[in-house]
Amino acid sequence: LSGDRNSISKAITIVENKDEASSALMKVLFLHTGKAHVVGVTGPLGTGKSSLVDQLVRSYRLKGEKVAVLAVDPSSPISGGAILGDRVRMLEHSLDPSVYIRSMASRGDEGGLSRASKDTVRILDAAGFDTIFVETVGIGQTEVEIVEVADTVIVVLMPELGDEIQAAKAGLVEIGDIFAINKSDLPGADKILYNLEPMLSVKELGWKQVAVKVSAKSSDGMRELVAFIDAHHDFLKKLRGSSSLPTSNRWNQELVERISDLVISDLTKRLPKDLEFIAAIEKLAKKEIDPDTASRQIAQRYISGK
Ligand SMILES: Nc1nc2c(ncn2[C@@H]2O[C@H](COP(=O)(O)OP(=O)(O)OP(=O)(O)O)[C@@H](O)[C@H]2O)c(=O)[nH]1
Ligand SMILES: [Mg+2]
Repeated sequence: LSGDRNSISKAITIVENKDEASSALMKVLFLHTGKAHVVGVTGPLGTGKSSLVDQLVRSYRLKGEKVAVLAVDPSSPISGGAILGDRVRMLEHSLDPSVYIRSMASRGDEGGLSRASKDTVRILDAAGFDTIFVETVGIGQTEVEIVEVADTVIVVLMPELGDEIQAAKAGLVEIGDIFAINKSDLPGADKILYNLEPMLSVKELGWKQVAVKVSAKSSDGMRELVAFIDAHHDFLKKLRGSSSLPTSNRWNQELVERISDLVISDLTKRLPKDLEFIAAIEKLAKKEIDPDTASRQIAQRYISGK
């Protein structure tokens, strides 16, 4: 809570390892969360998410804010080489006591990323960081997860993505509050913007999605990007002020996930000792019952709580 870096690192390791102590830790820390602005940065591989986060860290430090970065799965097989680049780039910030940077693998068991990354964001929030950037590669499940954890979602695209913007239509366009078309120093950024603009709409809470051309390389457009991030933050603060909480759906999802995990893990322990379950395995081998009927019968007993 005092922002001590060693304590923050230890706390994150505890939630990452699903240590026994993590429940007790998060129970205490949770009371101190809700102050930070969590900015998710997602998009296809190699669009320049890390480069942009690096620039954004610089911008928010100049405003005097304490800034944290959580990079989830920087070790995807395709971009594995990027880790070193990220480290070198972030080296400048690592000497700054008001910047905290942490990477986290998304591998591991189901729900592991979701839980550990959410808890890590809460640790960083409780530790007093004003803005927390969470970088994820926007493919598949992580798209959903970033929405659960971030207040503001930036989708990073780049010229010559070609078909990927089509693929992006499905998932990425829905989740973005701000679209950063990075690498605008290269040709083709205008075309991406032109194709993207008709897809932008007003999101459920009333935020009109915006798009901006940027270059993490030349810093062009960074000021506009920061202005959009701040505008979205102000928009959320006003919503919260007027008590129409944008977060209730998030709590709903998180509780469903956590309860399901607990129930499944409990059931996985119980079933091998369940007599009807053991009998069903024998019956299946002799074709006296089919798997669907057997599982429905057994499940029904657990569902009805008998
Ligand atoms: N020309 C140009 N290159 C850029 C720009 N931003 C990033 N790059 C380059 O694009 C490559 C990928 O940049 P990263 O910042 O690692 O991209 P990323 O989206 O974090 O990549 P992954 O995490 O692997 O998905 C690097 O070689 C960068 O130097 C830019 O604005 N212009
Ligand atoms: Mg990256």
